[in-house]
Amino acid sequence: MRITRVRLFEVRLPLVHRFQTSSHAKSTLDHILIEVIDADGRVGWGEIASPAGPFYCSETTSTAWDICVNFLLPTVLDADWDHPEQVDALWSRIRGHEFAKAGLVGAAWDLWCRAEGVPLGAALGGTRDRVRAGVSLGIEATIDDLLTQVAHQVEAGYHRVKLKIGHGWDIEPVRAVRGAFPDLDLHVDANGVYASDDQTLDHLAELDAFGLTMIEQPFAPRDLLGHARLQRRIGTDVCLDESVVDLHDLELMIALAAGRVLNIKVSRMGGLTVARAAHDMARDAGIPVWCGGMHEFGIGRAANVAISSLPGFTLPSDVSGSDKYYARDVITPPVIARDGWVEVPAAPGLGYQVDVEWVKANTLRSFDSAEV
Ligand code: OSB
Ligand code: MG
Repeated sequence: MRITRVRLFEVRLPLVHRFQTSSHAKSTLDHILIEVIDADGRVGWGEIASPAGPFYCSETTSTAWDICVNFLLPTVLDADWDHPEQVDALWSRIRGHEFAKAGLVGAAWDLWCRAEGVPLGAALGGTRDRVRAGVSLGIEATIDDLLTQVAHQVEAGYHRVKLKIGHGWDIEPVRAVRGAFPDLDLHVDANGVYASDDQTLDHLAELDAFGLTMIEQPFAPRDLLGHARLQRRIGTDVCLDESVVDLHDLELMIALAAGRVLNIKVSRMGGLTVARAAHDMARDAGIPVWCGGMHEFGIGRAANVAISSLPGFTLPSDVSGSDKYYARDVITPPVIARDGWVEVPAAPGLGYQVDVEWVKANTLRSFDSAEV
C-alpha cells in the first residue's frame, strides 16, 4: 500500500463533565484527527489523543502537530508497505513522540483493514465480540459530588469504577465510595503524583483496607524501583500506566516486579502495533492487561475497543460510551455501552463512519499534504 495524501484536523470538543486528575484539569479537548488516503483513493482515520499540555507526558497537541507534519509524514508519504506492522519501521530513527506516532499508525491500520475488508479487532488478533467497559472519574469538589458521579455510572451499568486520587484526595474519598458501594470493582489512579518515600509507602498501604482491584501509577513515570518497593509492601496490585511507553519498559517492569497489572494505552505506547506486542509480552509473563483511555474521540475510542478484544485484556477497559464524554462524537453511530459492554464492530476497519462535516465544523486548524 502507499499513502499518497494526508490531511490533519485539530478538532476541539467540549467534555460533558469537567475532568480533574492529580496533574491537570480540563473541560475541552483538542485532538488531531488524521485522514490518510492511498493511490486508489481509499481512506483510513487515526487520532492523536495528546493532552494540550505536558502534564500526563511530555507531548502536547502542538508538539504532536509539529512532529507529525515535519518528521513523521515525510517518512510515510509515498512509502510502500504491505502491512501496517511495517509502518513503525519507517520512522525508526525518530525518538519518542508516541502519541503522534500512534495517530498515524492507527490511520494506516484502518486504511489497510478497509482495503482488505477485515474488522480492526480481528486483524489485531481479537477474539471477543464485546468488551467490558469501566469508567474513570476525576477529582471532584466534594465527596458528595463524587458519590453522585459513582452512583450515576453504576446505574449506567459500568462494571468497574476508577477514581483519580492525589494529595488530600485519597483515603477519605476511597473510604466513602467503598462504604456506599461495598461490592463495586474499584481502583485508584494517582497519575504519578506521590513521592516513593517510606512515609508515603505507609500512607498508601492504608488503601489495602478497601479491597481495591489495583492502585495505578502512584509514583513518577521513571520510578520503577519505587513501584517495586510499594508492590512488595502492599497486598493490592500495583498497575503501571505512565511508566511503560515501550517494550523495554515492560521488560523492566516484569524483571523488577514493579507491578502486577499493566494499563496498555494505545497512544502512550506509540500505536496499535506496539500495544499488541505489549499485550503478547504481558500475557507470556502472566500479567493481566486492560486498555486505558485518553478521553479519545470516536476514532481513537474505536481503536481502543478493537484492541480490547484481544484475549489478554481480562480486566475492564476505559472504553466507556461516547456519551460519557461528548454530546456529539466525531463518528456515527457513537460508541455505545449497554450494561457496561461495548460491541466490537464486525464492519471493516474501525467499523464506524467518520462524521467529516462535524470534524470540519469543530476544526481549529488543518493541514493537507496535497497543498504544500
Ligand atoms: O491516567 O488514565 C489516565 C485521562 C487523561 C490523562 C490520564 C488518564 C486519563 C483517564 C481517562 O483516566 C480515561 C478515559 O479515557 O476514559
Ligand atoms: Mg492512568
